[in-house]
Amino acid sequence: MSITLITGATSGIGLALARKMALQGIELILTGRRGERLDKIKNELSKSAKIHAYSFDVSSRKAVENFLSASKELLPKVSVLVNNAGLASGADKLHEANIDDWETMIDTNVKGLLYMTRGIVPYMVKTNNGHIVNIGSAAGRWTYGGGSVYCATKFAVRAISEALRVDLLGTNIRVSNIEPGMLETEFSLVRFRDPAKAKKVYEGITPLQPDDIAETIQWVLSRPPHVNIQEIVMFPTAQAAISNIHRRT
Ligand code: NDP
Ligand code: 8X3
Repeated sequence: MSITLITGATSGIGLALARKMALQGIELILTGRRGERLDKIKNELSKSAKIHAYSFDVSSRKAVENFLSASKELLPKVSVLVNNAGLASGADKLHEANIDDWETMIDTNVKGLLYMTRGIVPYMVKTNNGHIVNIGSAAGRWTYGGGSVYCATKFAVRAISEALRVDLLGTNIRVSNIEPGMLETEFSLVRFRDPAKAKKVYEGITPLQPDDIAETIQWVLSRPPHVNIQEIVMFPTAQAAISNIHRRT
């Protein structure tokens, strides 16, 4: 029986995907920093599938190493890695931004994804089987004011996905990059640390929902082995381009 590893499963896309995959009876390794939430989710989903939960910070190399060693019995069975954990911190102009916000985004979205990928892919290479699904963003294709560093991290996710695909050429391992636009999760609350500001982001539009992305990932994973969906860009209908949004009045 193979295992799917989802980082950032305590909320948003990661949680929606975990719920859907558990219903399919798929054995899951779920991660996130908020241990209490993770335990509750493990209890909920264990009714449908075998669930392993590990609470750690993907941006800490040491914490990822500890996770890799604590779960090493399971890792040879991991056939799907969903690198979903990520965040934006602040939306300030580059010349006014808090440098700690940059460090958090780079360490989580880029270095965290790399630590996880470096830890898991060697097992996939050994079995010549696997699928890495990175959660990039429309912000990894187009930029906007106040998004310089967040966009840079998601451009990096696209670059890493492309180059990893080349590194794995000749194996049966696939790499996909999912690039959503506006999507209502805890993302904006984390970014602005202010519920009123977070609510304003989605005012007058129907944004993408976590289930929309989870269903897309399920579709990507269920293509036959000779098909690799390399990238998917998804926007809500009310968002024609990264900064072109139609709001109902
Ligand atoms: P949420 O904030 O709802 O979920 C983010 C998840 O990532 C949480 O489970 C959080 O868990 C986890 N996470 C964040 N930082 C860390 C860390 N350092 N270590 C471990 N886990 C971490 O947001 P989304 O579901 O929207 O975000 C998921 C991904 O989708 C992110 O990569 C985001 O950049 C991307 N994305 C989001 C879009 C949006 O508009 N919402 C659009 C395009 C892409 P915990 O806090 O428990 O650690
Ligand atoms: C999140 C999408 O447009 O808020 O990745 O940067 S956006």
